[in-house]
Amino acid sequence: MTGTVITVAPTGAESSKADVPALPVTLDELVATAKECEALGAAIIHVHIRDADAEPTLDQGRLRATVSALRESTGLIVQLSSGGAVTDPESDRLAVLDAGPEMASCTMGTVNFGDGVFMNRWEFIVDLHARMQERGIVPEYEIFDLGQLASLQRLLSRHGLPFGGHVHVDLVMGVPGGMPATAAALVACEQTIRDLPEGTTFSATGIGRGTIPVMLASLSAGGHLRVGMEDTITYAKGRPVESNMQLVARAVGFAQLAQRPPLTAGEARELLGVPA
Ligand code: KMH
Ligand code: ZN
Repeated sequence: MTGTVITVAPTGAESSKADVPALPVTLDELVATAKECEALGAAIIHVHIRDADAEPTLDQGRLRATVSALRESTGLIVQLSSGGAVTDPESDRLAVLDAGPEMASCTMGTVNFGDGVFMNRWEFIVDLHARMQERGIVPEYEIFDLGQLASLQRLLSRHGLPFGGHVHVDLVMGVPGGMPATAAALVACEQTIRDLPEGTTFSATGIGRGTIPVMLASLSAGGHLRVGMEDTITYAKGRPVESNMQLVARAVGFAQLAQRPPLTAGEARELLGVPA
């Protein structure tokens, strides 16, 4: 079994800076976080950005500046979120690809998302997938529920493999409205992933208190890990997360215990078919 690709998702679109002061929201904070997480063992950074008021934004200038700063300062694979916030229109989400990321997320279906709805119409998914194929951007297919893996199978059989030919999936478990953050749900996904093209890889993240059970289940089922303050802001009962580095360090420790040490960004590029 291979080592572990660790993705850090440091910011997200859901927590506010006022509620979570340790959240990286400026470009300087994001770059500093990225460098430290890479030194600890992260290979991919999943990026949501904020505006001058620390509110989520898909502003094109800021996205471009973020991609180039992260590429200049780190060797991490830069994966922009095309999911944005639940309020973002499809046109802005598609335009994320214009900022030139190496990877971008592609969510495989609509899901209730707490009190909101995370809309992902079939035609929108097909458009996102096709644009990434054309532009040489490697997708990470985000899966919030088991049926979305069936949608992915349908997408690939009708519209072809992604750029690079390798399929990589991220299981986002424990969103209120999506699948639970349990070992049983992860195993059900892992069994279904076997029907996808040979060599398909997956990572998993558990929201909130799901983070530890999902990390342990993913490592034992051959999966990779995503951690970060996008998904988890409580380290342990009564202890807020101090930084993204704290979460990456814990993931690295778990991966080492599982004898699946972290892969470098270069090794992750090779595994996932992301050009250097
Ligand atoms: N913020 C969520 C509505 C993604 O980044 O692609 C969507 C999300 C998924 O985080
Ligand atoms: Zn995200």
